[in-house]
Amino acid sequence: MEDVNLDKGGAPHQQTDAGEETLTTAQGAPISDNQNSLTAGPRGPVLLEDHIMREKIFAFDHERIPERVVHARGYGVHGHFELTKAIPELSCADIFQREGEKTPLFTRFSTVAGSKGSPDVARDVRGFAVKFYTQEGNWDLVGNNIPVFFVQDAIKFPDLIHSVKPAPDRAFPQAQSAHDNFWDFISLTPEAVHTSLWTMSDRAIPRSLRFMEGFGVHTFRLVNAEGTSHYVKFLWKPRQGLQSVVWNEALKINGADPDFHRRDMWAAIDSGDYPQWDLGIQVFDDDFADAFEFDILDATKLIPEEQVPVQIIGTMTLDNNVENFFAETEQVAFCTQNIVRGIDFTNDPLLQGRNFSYLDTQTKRLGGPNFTHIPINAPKCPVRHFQQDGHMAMQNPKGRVNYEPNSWGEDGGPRENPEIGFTSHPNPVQGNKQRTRSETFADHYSQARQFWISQTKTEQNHIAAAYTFELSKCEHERIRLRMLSHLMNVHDDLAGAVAKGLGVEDMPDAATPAREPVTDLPASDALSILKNGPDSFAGRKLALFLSDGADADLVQSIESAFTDAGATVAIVAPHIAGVELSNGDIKPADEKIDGGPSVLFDAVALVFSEDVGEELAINKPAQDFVSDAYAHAKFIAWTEAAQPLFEAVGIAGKIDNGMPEISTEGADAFLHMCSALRFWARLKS
Ligand code: HDE
Repeated sequence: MEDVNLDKGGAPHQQTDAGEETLTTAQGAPISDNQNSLTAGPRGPVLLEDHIMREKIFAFDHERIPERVVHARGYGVHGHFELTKAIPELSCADIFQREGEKTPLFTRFSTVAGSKGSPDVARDVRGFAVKFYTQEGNWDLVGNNIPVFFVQDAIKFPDLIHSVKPAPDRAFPQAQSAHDNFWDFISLTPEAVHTSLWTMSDRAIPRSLRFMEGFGVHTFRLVNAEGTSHYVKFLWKPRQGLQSVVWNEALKINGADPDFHRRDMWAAIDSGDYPQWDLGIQVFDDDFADAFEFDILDATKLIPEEQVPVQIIGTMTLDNNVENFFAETEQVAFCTQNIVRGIDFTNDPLLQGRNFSYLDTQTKRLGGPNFTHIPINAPKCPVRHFQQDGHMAMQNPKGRVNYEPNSWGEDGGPRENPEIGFTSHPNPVQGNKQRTRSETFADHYSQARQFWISQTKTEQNHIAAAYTFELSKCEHERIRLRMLSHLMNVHDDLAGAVAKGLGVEDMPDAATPAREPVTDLPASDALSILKNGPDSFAGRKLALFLSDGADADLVQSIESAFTDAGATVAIVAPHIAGVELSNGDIKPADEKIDGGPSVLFDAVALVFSEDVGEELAINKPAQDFVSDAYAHAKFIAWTEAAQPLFEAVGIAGKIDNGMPEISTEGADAFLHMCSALRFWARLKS
């Protein structure tokens, strides 16, 4: 123990590395003793007079604010947007005018259903919300990593969310859709079938927040200086390529590292490997909208990239971790209503409902209307208005004038400006008041089928397995069968595989479609993850599992091949102190074998010395490491001494082309092989 302080006669405490600055109360008064409450005598009661203790405990008691009702678990990072293609002909938004100009932004990724402390790799939609601090005000693009949504009308949102959240009587299951309430709701809401295919696909279990797309989902408008409007969909394309994990892996990651995604993002940025996304727009006009098979206001539908190509107009770079999670990630308040001149809403009923919800929820969550004064929410351009007072008001107007119009001339404060001010696009609106859903929203199966036929066989297998898993968690057969009755309208192969997985022998009648599918749509490659993977191993992580006596040259050659290619290498060893290599060097470990299971890595290499092979073969974490890497179709490089371990887990006779024996010369070839990320052919056998 260093520097133990017993001089107060109270409990000992340790001061290490004492700084120069004096601790104070929230009022700024210096504190002499932060270890002991004020008592009457050494063993007497604590005095109510102890304002220092009371202030500290009071602040602590009030640390929590309500978590977000959805998207509670999130991770935010700072970055910037660089415009690479100006689009003044489409939009007069200031952010889209000058090529090369950078706009600061803050992006928060999230899961939807789980609470703040839930695991990162839950099967779920991921939120992808970006706040651009433009010179003409904040623009919030509050999107998801899936381009479509479960419901068409905001009035259905509370029901959807109630159904997926833990049941109100028993308070479980947490962060899961695999239960009766969710599938009861989905199977009674046919418009949700399309999005359910997406959430049953590997899109809902991304390998990293860095390896997923983002979508604005709704159709918005771009409006130029002349007032001409075009429709637009916004999309984010990761330069890192797409990648997901497999379900069995996700279950294990959640146990091994519940912070898998946030840790990955933090580590990438901390090491200078800044993730980037290109911002794409799909632009179309009324003629396209009229001719399109579906309603462009229906958020359960997407517009295939083959029909309206994506134009890239800029790049987002995330390059700065937050300094304080609460101040930034927790207090950031996204609002879909935060748009800027040059961008406008459409009549999408989901979007219109969101425009109410977000402002309302921030007011509740952050305690009042002045959340725009919190630095993470404050615009970085001039803010001038006559709004005032309220809880925590930090920017009240100066002087005597707090109204407009006024006749105080130059002292009269800011004035409205029709030249540069926001004006709504004047699209005409007419109609009877009614509660109805347009007929044009009624085809619920065509795009679900299109999604299915666009997937590779491996991805189709994962989707069918995910439905089977989730529905097998439903206790009630009627719910399982009702869901199956919808899948029969999507594709026979899907319905057949799920029925087989559930052990259903008598198929139900197919659900009656609200409207016959309009068309048999062609496959769209953009909808598949595996067809849009990376072409290198950059940004991915190799586990180098070493034993004492591991060949130092081989270790060195693998490490440098992978790190030179922009990948990360983690040393896994029987002890955290590391291993002694063949040349006598000590190689410290990043993970002890049972703390670094193979599910945390993209590929693995086993470099053992001859005399430890048998010893590792009976080590249970080492067995799990190898058998999981094999089962999850990972590339596995190995040295001869790994054979006893392969035998112990029953794969010695199954060495395949994704499992090269490795020597010093083979490191580059192994790296090259790993750029395919997984050896899917293994799972077909
Ligand atoms: Fe949200 N959503 N949402 N949502 N949403 C919220 O706002 C809501 C929807 C999305 O990182 C809440 O600040 C309604 C679609 C993201 O802070 C709340 C409807 C999309 C985030 C809310 C939707 C989203 C939220 C909860 C149906 C993708 C996290 C806390 C009409 C396009 C933002 C909060 C962050 C958060 C309401 C549907 C994305 C309650 C009513 C569709 C990324 O206001």
